[in-house]
Amino acid sequence: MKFNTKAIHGGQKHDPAYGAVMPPIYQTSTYAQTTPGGHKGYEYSRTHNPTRNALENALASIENGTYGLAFGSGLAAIDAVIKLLKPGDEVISTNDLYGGTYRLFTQIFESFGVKFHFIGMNNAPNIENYINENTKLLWVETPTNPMMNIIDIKTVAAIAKKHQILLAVDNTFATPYLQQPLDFGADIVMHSATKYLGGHSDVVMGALIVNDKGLADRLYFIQNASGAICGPQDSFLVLRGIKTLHVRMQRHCENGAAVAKYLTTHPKVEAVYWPGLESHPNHEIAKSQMNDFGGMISFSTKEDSLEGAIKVVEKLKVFTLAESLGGVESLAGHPASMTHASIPKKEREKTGVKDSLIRLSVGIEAIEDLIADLEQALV
Ligand code: P1T
Repeated sequence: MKFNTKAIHGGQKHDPAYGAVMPPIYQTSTYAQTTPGGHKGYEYSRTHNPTRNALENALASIENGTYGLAFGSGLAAIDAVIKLLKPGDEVISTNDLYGGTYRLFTQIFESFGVKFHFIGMNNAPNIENYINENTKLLWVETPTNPMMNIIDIKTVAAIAKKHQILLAVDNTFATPYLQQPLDFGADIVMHSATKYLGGHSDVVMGALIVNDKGLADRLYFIQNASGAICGPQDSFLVLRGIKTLHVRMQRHCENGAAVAKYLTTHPKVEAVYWPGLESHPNHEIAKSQMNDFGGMISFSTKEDSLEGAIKVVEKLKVFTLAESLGGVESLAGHPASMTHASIPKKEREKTGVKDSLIRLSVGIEAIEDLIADLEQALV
């Protein structure tokens, strides 16, 4: 089945009760039993819920995976992955990553004895310098948030396999429309489904997708035992979002390309970070592992100051100044003070997240209105 068909039908069955084409929202915490243990496969909604299961099947299908798991947020999904580890274990992570992921790693899990190394993974062989017998997980964001670095998934997967380490890829920015990390050898795909999968900025959710049965069983155990699940209403919304993922992404990519090209020619713009630009240092890797380049763009202005960046984001009218990304509407963010404020200034500046950096989530509005909005904000 092709991706566009999978987005609509993947893993779905018409509801057995009345043939409902869309899965009903099973707004129930529990299920009647005729005798202790005598039930129809559902006991309690932390463990299983038919609406969440329909979504989890869809997630597995669009990522070319076998097992899907949905969580109450992207961070809850990441939390479940790190709970596969034990004190003394080590993780090697991209150094450019969502500030909340960095905060979870350093401010929660380090105190449980897990050690994190944050490194540049553009040069994949460099990863091997950090591997020792305690290394259990490689954590990769690609494209990275917010510098849009591209990590070569296939090469990193080969390193992980050679050393028998798990590779998890945060596929939030790309979505499975653009890249399917399991096909390149990743063990775990993670999503903030809050973003493109939901697609309408009306839900917070996370997801994991895996192929290996043993790994899936350990993650299902953690999902149930720790309990950071999502509710049936939110499951319904994300399932509905996935059905239009391919058409939305096509427009996000078209508008992203137009905005990136516009910014590169603007006299006030210093640098544009978008993997579709031939000048992007990882453009060739992006071309080899992504079907297109997405709608996330970061840029800095020549004024190169906090005040200059704030002036621009405050002037925008069609772009809304807000955290998050991946919705149909265009958003602008200031990573240093918003999404990446929890990374110490010295650390974030090492990866390029300076005070003058602005991040755009280019939506699917008319491109003329988006360019006109940037034009009036950049005067
Ligand atoms: O917000 P939540 O659903 O918990 O997802 C966390 C997360 C994980 N991974 C990536 C790549 C992300 O971008 C996020 C959330 N990011 C934002 C809210 C943001 O504006 O960047």
